[in-house]
Amino acid sequence: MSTDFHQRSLSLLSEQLAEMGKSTAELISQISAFQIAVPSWALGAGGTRFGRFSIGGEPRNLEEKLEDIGLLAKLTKRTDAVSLHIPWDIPKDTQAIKEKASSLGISFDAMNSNTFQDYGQALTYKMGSLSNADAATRKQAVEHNLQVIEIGKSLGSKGLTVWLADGSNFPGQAHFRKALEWTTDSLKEIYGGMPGDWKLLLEYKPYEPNFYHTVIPDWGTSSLICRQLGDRAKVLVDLGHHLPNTNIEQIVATLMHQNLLAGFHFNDSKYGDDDLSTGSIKPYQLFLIFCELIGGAADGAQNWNSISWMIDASHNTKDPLEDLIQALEAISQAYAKALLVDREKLTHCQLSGDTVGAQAVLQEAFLTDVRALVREARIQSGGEPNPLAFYRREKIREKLIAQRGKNAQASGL
Ligand code: LRH
Ligand code: MN
Ligand code: MN
Repeated sequence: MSTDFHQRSLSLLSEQLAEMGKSTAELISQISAFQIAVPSWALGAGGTRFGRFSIGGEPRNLEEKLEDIGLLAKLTKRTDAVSLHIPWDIPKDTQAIKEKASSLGISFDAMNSNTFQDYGQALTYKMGSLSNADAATRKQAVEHNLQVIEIGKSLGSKGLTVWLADGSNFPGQAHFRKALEWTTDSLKEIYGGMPGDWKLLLEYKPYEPNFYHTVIPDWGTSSLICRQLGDRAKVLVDLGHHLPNTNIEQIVATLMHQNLLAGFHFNDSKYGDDDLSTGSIKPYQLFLIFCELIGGAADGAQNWNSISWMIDASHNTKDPLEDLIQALEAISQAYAKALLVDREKLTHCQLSGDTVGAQAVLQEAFLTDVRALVREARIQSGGEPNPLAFYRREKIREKLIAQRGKNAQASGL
């Protein structure tokens, strides 16, 4: 797209926005300020448990992962942080990693612990970790989380994300109440080990890898536990962690109402925890979620800056860097559209029982083509007008393959 065409699209859109009572400059500064973290596990070829197909030139270590995120940051100007999974991406030299990240303008978002697989630790997590019936295994899992906090402290992170695979596959296998109680007690110890300016993000998921019962299957259970831990424990919403057709925007509103929303793992889903690219399946739902986020923050339910944002997707047929470019764009677009909602008019419709009017207000915003606005925000921040076109034109994957090798596989997983 030519610069001239972009300028004409932008000026037409600005006219439209002015009609809607919105300032283009203000929107640009809001869109530019919105930064989303990238997880260290998203830079290699993704996959399913049935197959994984290398794309070549994958980052072979944490340094190279940071370089990939630095590149994404440079092109898109929409990401300025990495979220590390331990032990997948344990820094060998913390100071060197910290310096490398800082030279790329990357900071450390929430740390992720891992007690859902065995990686050479003394006791197995086969029958659970924080909920395990064996006290020594629970202790080992707690200690792992405390170690992750220590690593995070040395990197400047301010949060710990806990996702537990704990649960059972068959009726009778686990004692529901005891499993919940052991989990809560273990989490209390972990919470107690966090510095005072850290938050604990407690993720839920209805099923997988356990298919009969999961100890923290939903936002309600996660909330109950967080309430017992303290103010700095909040619920993490991973968009794929819901049964089909769940009203996620309502969950977001409810959590914000209770000042209990820790943050997001962005992805999209057709069936379950599909980890598809954000906005690729249900862009309207993503927009509605942002409407609740913006509304909740505007009403003072929960401070916008207290919420963490991260992409958590993985796909086995896409170049992960291209995928992340698409996801960052989709998130920015959904956010920009939600900023266009005439909240006053919407409130009026809600109070006067005007169902048709309320739908029209939302669709007026959703159907506005904001691409020129998002592009302009990126250009003004010093990014590429079209990051995906740039990535392909500059043959970046080819260069990475030449540099790192055709068979280079991402470290970690
Ligand atoms: C679990 C999950 C969690 C993990 C990540 C790799 O399904 O969403 O956030 O840490 O995947
Ligand atoms: Mn997740
Ligand atoms: Mn998941």
